[in-house]
Amino acid sequence: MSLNVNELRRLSDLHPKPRAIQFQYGTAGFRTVASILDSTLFRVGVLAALRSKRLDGKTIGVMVTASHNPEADNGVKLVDPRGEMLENAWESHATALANAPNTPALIEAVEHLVKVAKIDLNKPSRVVYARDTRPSGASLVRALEDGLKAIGAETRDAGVTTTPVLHYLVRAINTKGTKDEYGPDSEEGYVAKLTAAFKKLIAGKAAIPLLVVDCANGVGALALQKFIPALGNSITLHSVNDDISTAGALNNACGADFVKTQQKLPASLESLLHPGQRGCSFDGDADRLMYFYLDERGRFRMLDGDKIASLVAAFIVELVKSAGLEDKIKVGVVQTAYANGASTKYLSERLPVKCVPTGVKHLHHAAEHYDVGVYFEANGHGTVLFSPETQQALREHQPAIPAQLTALTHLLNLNDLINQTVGDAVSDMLLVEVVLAHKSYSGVEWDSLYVDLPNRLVKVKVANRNVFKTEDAERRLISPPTLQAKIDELVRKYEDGRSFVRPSGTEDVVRVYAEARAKSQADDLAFRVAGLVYDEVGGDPGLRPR
Ligand code: G16
Repeated sequence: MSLNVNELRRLSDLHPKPRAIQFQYGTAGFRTVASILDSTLFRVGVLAALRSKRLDGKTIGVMVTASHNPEADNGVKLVDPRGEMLENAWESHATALANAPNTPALIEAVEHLVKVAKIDLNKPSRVVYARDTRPSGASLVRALEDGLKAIGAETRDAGVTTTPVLHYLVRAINTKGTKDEYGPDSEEGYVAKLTAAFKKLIAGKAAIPLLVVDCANGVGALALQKFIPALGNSITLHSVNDDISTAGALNNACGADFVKTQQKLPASLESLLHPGQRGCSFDGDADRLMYFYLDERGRFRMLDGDKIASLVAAFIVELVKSAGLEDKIKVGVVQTAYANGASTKYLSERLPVKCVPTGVKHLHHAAEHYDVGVYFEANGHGTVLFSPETQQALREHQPAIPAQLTALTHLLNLNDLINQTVGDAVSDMLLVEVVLAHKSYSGVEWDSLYVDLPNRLVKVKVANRNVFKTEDAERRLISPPTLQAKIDELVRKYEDGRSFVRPSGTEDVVRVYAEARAKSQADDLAFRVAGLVYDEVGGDPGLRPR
């Protein structure tokens, strides 16, 4: 079989690339304003179909979402057969296809890809796709479908659903009928799998206090509607910010990214939380989770991805020990440069901890090197991976005493509760609730594992973020050449000061993170470093951070 060039040409002509725009497959795929993404979606369809052929017809996933970004943005990312992010080498193929200036150039790029990637066009092609609730999603999916059609892929439309459900489906479809079967290949099957594991894990524990869940007015609200009846009276979830039909509501003054960056409670939750009560926020596609509670004086306290990692890792270590498996199963943690210095200190005193660049793909990959790898970005994006050998060890272990059996059963149920393909706000929320129930912790006890160093994250809008290049897991800049020395000099003036600068992979900005002993110092350091960044690359003085 050869490429159906006529069909590719006909369909590509319906989706011309906007001129003078360069697309880049970044931290989470392609992401930008939705209005310029039509050609990119078409080409991602072509690429996904070819990737499936390259992998002998294994199902590839495509998720149309811009997650935490504004409603007017959209994006698309590819999911590899085990539910993980697209292999690195193919990111540049994606970028090359997206940037072919016109149909003839696209056909040439596709022919080149078929050759260099040694794609056998006779192989079958299977792709499953989904989208979040963004208004631009439906038409972008039509462009994607045209791309899939151009290569003749068999397709499955998973509809409007969360990013983690799409990742789950990809793995479930590809493992169906094998010894690694991941679960039923449907959203109902996913809900049933997680719910059953949760109920087993909390059996016999004290009733869980009501949990307020901020759905960011996104697709997480639809997921919760399915979970709430399935969970029955095992936990009471009060879903808020679940308006998916009002224009402009998505991620607006609510959701996980708002909570993390503003370090405050969304106003829409103010009347719902009373002192002592905890709540949590999802992001726009429900793959991130932030917790919080109000202390006895009604002050907002944030429990971010670092706090989740610390809570969960400690719990798993305890269970492994109680099950009598501490010699066989080692738990490790993966973080990024954004991890609060206090969390890194707390965790490193107990476990191996690795720091990698931002982006779930980097964390996921590093976590696979541990027997149990716990990874969370400070922004609440993360999960826990049980290696295949660990899963086998759990299945084969013969407990010597009843207490070992109990701990072993909990570990096996956690293996089912956790969506191990990617960060999953619902699965992570249920995981946190299990740990809190087992430890009899309220937000206060959880929060007191360690005290966060005050920190501040700011964005700087620059003409070209690509001039910023980093090393050492994004903790140091190598370009522009003299900027890092200036940052170092500034940081030395602050007690417990730390700061780094990196280009965002999802927004057209440069991010500046700073932490220090006191909040005012962290703020001051962040803004002064942002000023250095701004001065280095120049721009409108009116926009200089201050
Ligand atoms: C995506 C990535 C995350 C990353 C975040 C921000 O999250 O999946 O790993 O932390 O973007 O990335 P950056 O700082 O490069 O803009 P999401 O939830 O938006 O898909």
